[in-house]
Amino acid sequence: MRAADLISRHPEAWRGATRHPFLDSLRDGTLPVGAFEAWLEQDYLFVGDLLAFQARLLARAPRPAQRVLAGGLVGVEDELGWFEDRARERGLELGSTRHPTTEAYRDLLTVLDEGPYPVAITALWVMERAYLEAWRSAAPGHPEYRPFVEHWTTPEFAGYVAGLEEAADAALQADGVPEGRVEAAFLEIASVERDFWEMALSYSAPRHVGDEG
Ligand code: HMH
Repeated sequence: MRAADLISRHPEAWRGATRHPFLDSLRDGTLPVGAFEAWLEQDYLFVGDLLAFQARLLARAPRPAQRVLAGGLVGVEDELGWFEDRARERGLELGSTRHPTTEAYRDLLTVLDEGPYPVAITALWVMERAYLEAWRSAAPGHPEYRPFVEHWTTPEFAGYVAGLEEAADAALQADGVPEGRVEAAFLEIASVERDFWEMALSYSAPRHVGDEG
């Protein structure tokens, strides 16, 4: 199997992960600020969890996949700093309390971490490809949110996602790949990606510098 087959086999799950009213309202500017900031706060925590997952994945990757994973790891650390800068601009206090959805995503990363490499590398590609498509659906984005849309729609990010796909395809070509587990991981990620947008819309605004209490 090839990684891209997962998307064509599960169009509805994929659509749920990559199209959402959150993204539509980010494009037209009707998104409540609190929803955006809730997403920002929780995605920062997710990216921290992703950094740990990716570091472990790099440690067990075959030689040809090391470059794309090592580059991605540096990119993810850089992204944490980028989130910190964006939060500072908005006077937003980045906390450490995970919403249950962010917690569920972290649990999924732990399970992937303990499972076979081909499943984990394909899962990483699914996560990044989902973000690429989701943010493309919000392009060009309302001016207020444009830097975020641009962040995940650059040719560099698309190139990174293509590199991960190559690494996933190489891993999926090996004998004895547990295809049922690859498929299950795809569906779980698609589902938690959708939950993540959903969470942002229903979660109340995080704290700002100078808030009372
Ligand atoms: C929820 N999925 C989520 N956040 C992200 N930053 C990515 C994927 C891509 O790294």
